[in-house]
Amino acid sequence: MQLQIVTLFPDMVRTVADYGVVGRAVDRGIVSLQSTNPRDFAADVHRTVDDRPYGGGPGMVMKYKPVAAALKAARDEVPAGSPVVCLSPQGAVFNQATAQRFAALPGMVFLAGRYEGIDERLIEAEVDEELSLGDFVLSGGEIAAMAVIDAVVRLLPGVLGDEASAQQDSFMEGLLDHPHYTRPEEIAGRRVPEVLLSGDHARIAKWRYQQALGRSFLRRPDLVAKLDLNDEQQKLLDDFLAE
Ligand code: 9D3
Repeated sequence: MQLQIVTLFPDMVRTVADYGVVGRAVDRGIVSLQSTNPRDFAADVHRTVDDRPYGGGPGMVMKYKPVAAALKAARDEVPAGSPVVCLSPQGAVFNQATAQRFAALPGMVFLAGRYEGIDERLIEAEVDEELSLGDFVLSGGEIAAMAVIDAVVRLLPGVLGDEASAQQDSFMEGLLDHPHYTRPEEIAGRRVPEVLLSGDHARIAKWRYQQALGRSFLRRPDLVAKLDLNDEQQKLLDDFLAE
């Protein structure tokens, strides 16, 4: 998968390829990651990429021309059929279903805005999809682009080990994770739940599912509302809540 990021801060987005799962995917040649800077396409001596907003108001707006030129250059580097995705507070909220849809593509171009935003005409003309990470204020689209890239790249075949990939389509889907513990068995007066030391794998699996269900109900009732619990699952949840 070939990824291009159009950004005024290429050094910032490059760090996504320096660590962990995405870094390994790049090293293995499963994904390529490059950035294109609109400033390199600004025509004037000052290399201007922003200007004052028509209609007045605070802040600056990214200019059409340098962004369009950078986008064109970025598009030329990715396969045909690679969409242009703009990260912006006005976008639909990114989720795992969107990550899965993107993971099937041959490439993508991410457009990260700065300042108050990008001239709307550029978005109308060149952007296929606008995405947000949710209702909080970032300083620009770069961190959002990096988050989307991380979520997509880990879904690509060969990026995660077999065990981790199998976990992705387990029955726990749609729920928060169960709690995790490692050695020692007791620390700061707190013990690992007895069931996890029992060696009874069926009991452990049931307990973990119950924990996932119970925690999801308490912390993210919206997730549990989407599920159609059978009688056994409802009983596990009721028992969790009764404790
Ligand atoms: C303080 C500026 N705001 C005035 C009401 C508007 C605003 C402009 C630009 C707010 C944020 C940004 C920059 N944000 C992004 O580019 C962004 C973002 C975000 O802020 N939150 C969640 N997801 C995303 S994706 C891109």
